[in-house]
Amino acid sequence: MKLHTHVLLEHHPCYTEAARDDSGRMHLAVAPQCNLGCRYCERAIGAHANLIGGPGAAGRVLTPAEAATRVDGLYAEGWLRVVGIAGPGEPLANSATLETLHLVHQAHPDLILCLSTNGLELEATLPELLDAGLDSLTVTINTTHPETAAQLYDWAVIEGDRTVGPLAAAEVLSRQWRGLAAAVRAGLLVKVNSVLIPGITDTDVESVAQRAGAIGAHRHNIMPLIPRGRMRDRCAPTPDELEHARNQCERWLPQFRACTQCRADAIVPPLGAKGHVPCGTFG
Ligand code: CLF
Repeated sequence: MKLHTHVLLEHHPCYTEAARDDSGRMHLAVAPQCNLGCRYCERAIGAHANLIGGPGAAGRVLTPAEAATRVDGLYAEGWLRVVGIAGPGEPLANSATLETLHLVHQAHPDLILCLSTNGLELEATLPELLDAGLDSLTVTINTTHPETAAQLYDWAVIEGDRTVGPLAAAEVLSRQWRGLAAAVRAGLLVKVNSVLIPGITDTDVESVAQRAGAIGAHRHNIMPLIPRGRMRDRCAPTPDELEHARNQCERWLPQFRACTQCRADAIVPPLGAKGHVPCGTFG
């Protein structure tokens, strides 16, 4: 780790809304494989990604060397502050993730390195992530209850074995919370993402905020369901429902309210930048 947590917090555009004026970010789509069957997710790689958009979408998977070269190019423009790996699959189910972090950290140790994970392999991988220079971490945790988790996850690959059913869901949940606690103990800047799904997680997100706040997470980002995948027929929460959930959870953990649910290859210059490339993606 390179910077103190309060400095990271101040400059990271996914933790502090005002930081979006000065801090640009990019995602490196180096991680296509996944180890968790989330019913609300739909991966899209290639031309199809433009139709789906959002998390899980990327025009192309990059090799670590290609990704590092693209960081070099944007770094030279002077606005890049955060480099994240967020898919299009699960970053910690792909060896390219660690390799890419190492390459970027060696070339640009001043950049904030970020990662978004489902948490399944977080506890086991944490020493290597710290060694690779990781600064900030998001864990997607939607519930504290195994019964709810059983409605969200169809399968999980745990220690090399593909498992299904309620026992798999309970193990997923246990690993996510253990991983979160380990990341906080390690001194990383840590955020929890929760997907707000009316009728499934809407009654659970406050318990997520309460538990994550007690553990020491720094932010909570409640994201509205994008109806897709096996949840394509469900309704997204209304803006009022989203606001209500965020207000409930704010009692326990500061809320981040400016998430754009960006793609795995997103490029987002700072809002205040003049003359830079517009918000876009790598094809
Ligand atoms: Fe990327 Fe995520 Fe890091 Fe941000 S995104 S890995 S914390 S650098 Fe940000 Fe995008 Fe929302 Fe994520 S707007 S989906 S919260």
